[in-house]
Amino acid sequence: MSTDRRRWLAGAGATLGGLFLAACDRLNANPQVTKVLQSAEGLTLRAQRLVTDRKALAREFPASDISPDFRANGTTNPSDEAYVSLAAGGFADWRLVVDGLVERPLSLTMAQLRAQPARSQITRHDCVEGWSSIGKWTGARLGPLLDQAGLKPQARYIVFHCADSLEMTLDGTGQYYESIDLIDAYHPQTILAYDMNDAAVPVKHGAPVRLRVERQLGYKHAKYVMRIEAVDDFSQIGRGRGGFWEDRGYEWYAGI
Ligand SMILES: Nc1nc2c(c(=O)[nH]1)N[C@H]1C(S)=C(S)[C@@H](COP(=O)(O)O)O[C@H]1N2
Ligand SMILES: [Mo]
Repeated sequence: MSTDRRRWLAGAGATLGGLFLAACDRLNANPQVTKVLQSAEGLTLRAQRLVTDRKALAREFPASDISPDFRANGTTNPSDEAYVSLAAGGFADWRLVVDGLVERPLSLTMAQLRAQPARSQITRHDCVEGWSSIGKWTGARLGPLLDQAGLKPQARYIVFHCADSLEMTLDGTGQYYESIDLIDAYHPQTILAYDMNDAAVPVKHGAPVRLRVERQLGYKHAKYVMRIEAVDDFSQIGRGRGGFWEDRGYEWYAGI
């Protein structure tokens, strides 16, 4: 394995959160395993396992498991002026902006987004509040879209700016936003969903486009996505923790 790749894996491992520590702790109970993991080779093995795990697919379900009444949560009908007028026009004037640390900023119409490489998946949405619903989602894969815009080498996170203000604040920090790293951005099940259960995503579930990032909890799945920004750091966005709920104490990495 090349030094660069080793360094990348070690770096990737270092940025991953508590999810894997539990598994590592279990392995650490075995003295033989501990010895290997403490060695230089062990560092690579450990980092390799973390990355491999992050790339695994979330479970998918048969159509017969689709929830007849998928719950809606958080904002269910944005009252923000710009959104209200877009909705009144059937989202004909909506554009998906992709900018920030990219070579070629994009502004896509819904027709252009629907022409992008797509994926459908039937998955279970788990909200921290303790409920789950199963739905079918169809949308443009985020990875190929980012490749089209051309990420600059400094890009480390993808930020999703939403149309809704969930909390009214004077400084604008009540606007919903989310962020993910590049491992999740390029995960095959990470899509910008425009269809839910084979029909356009309804307003209560994030029309016209919402993020599906299936390896993480519900609050990471940004609804009402207006703009996707590639950044090297998110400390200047919102209150600096990487998301609306993260700014209010939730974990940034919400793996399931
Ligand atoms: N823009 C925006 N996205 C959001 C929210 C929100 O309030 N606004 N709520 C989050 C939470 S906590 C959950 S559980 C899911 C709910 O998605 P649903 O309404 O489609 O069930 O959206 C997430 N994304
Ligand atoms: Mo949630």
